[in-house]
Amino acid sequence: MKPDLTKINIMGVINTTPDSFSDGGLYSNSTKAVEHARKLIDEGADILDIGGESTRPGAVDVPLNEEIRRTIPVIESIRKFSDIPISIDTSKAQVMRAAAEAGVDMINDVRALREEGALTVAADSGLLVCLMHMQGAPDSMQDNPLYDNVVEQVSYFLTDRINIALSSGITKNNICIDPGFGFGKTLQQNLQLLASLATFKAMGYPLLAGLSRKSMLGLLLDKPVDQRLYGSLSAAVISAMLGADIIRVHDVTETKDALTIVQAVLQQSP
Ligand code: 7PJ
Repeated sequence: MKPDLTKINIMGVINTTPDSFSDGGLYSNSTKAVEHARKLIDEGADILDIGGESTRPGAVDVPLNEEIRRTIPVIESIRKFSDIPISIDTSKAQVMRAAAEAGVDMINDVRALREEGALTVAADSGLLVCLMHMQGAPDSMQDNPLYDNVVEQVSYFLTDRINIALSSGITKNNICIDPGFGFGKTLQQNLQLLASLATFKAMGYPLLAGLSRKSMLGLLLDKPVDQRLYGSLSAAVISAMLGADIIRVHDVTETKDALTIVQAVLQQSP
């Protein structure tokens, strides 16, 4: 089932990576990941995002077979009891293809289909694709992020990737975009992007925002990852008010309340 982008969607994160920073690898095996999926569905998630590659700063590449082993059984298991929209968080064409066969509805690629074969698989799949901006690669992206003008450069990158996606046969209504909070950006650059979210929205594509528990919140609050809930909710509210259509979060119950209020207010907007 394609996500319903006429409303604000809560995308709940399911990590299958043993080194995921935000849950300490709690859900590293597939049984636990599937249990977590059930919980997020019960809590009211609109989309589940399943990833088998950690892209946290400093993370190293995961081999293809390992990424498939982590993600595909989880997708297959969820599909046995739910038709909730599922997104696969990957950059690898082979993982995208296997996930499409297992029944996902969306491809979420932090490398915006720049890896070999990814454009073709995404186009052939006919699935919704999220194109995200990242400067550098996860192992070194936070070392020294540099921009003359971060908003302009991220917009330029996304426009370029949109054009390449379109010319590869991905349809306009299957594209969504994401400035990529925390992916090769300083705190100030992340804040500039968040403050300028309406600029990205004006590009005319559905917008995804992922700020949940991220270190930019930790820096502002001086709090570790397990104490960033209220900061994450603030970031979700700001994103939604500025036009984000999909909010990627770890804490679904709490975000759902916050976004119910936002949605009610936005419906009154002139
Ligand atoms: C994002 C993501 C994000 C999209 C991650 C984390 C790191 N995909 N995957 N946007 N973040 N589209 O959850 O902190 O911001 S993994």
